[in-house]
Amino acid sequence: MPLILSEKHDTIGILTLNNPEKRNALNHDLLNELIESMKDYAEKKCRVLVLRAPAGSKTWSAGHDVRELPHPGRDPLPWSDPLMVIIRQIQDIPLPVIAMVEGAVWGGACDLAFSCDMLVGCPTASFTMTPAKIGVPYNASGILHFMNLMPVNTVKEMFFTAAPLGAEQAYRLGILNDLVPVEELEAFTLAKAERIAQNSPLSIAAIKEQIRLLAAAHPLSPRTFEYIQGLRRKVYDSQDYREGIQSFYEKRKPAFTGE
Ligand code: YXS
Repeated sequence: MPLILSEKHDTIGILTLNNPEKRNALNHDLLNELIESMKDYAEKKCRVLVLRAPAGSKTWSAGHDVRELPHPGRDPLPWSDPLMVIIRQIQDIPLPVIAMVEGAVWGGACDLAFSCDMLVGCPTASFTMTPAKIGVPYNASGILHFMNLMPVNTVKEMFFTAAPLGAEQAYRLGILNDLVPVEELEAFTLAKAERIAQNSPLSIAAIKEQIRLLAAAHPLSPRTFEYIQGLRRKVYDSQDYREGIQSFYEKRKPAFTGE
């Protein structure tokens, strides 16, 4: 059974996360299928892509597959991690990607959804950022995605509380471009995609790339970069990171000691 369903409505490509048994956890197999599915948008002459979960999903995606998080002492979100690869691919692909969100979005899946160019959600959509619950230091490029999408105090609240941000609040904050009833979600999203597809693909591609470059335009000196890496290493080398991962496996609350 494919982990990504790929279909086409005229010039709209639709990619469905299709591993409901594992709540669409972003394991390497699913992500590698998504990476491949996104590559042939050109041959398929797509103008817009939609990324979704199956209709009726309570969980859009459960986030990074915790079973695949590297063991302590190794960066949990390295450059080459397939989740980081797909996030960059969505940002680099020269056509709009719309996240159609039904159900709960967890951890790294928030970064995946927030890296899309627009988000359309329904009332069951929610966004929960879990690094602090698991002991993961996250990474600067991921944090910047959040800072470009919402007020910094909301970024801090999402990361520090690891509490769900509901659909209403996400819409009020502008994280969701649209909040529509679940029965209208697919038709509404496709109508938005079709409206985009009528416009100049070259113009849209150039504007998307300029926005990407401007949004990422935060000069960091090598000294600052090394300082950030040191901050993160202290966390993923910690006993707390081991405890966070172990507590996930044992389905219990973590007992963090700050060591
Ligand atoms: O035990 P089986 O084999 O039946 O599989 C279960 C779960 O183990 C599996 N599953 C996952 N496997 C790996 N990684 C995951 N993130 C993950 N989430 C779920 O899916 C099967 C069904 O799960 P179950 O029984 O719990 O389903 P449910 O409907 O009762 O609850 C759905 C959830 C999503 C509320 C629940 O599964 C859950 O809380 N999952 C963990 C969500 C989470 O904490 N995600 C963050 C992952 S860490 C991450 O994304 C980044 C590293 S970071 O933290 O930095 O953002």
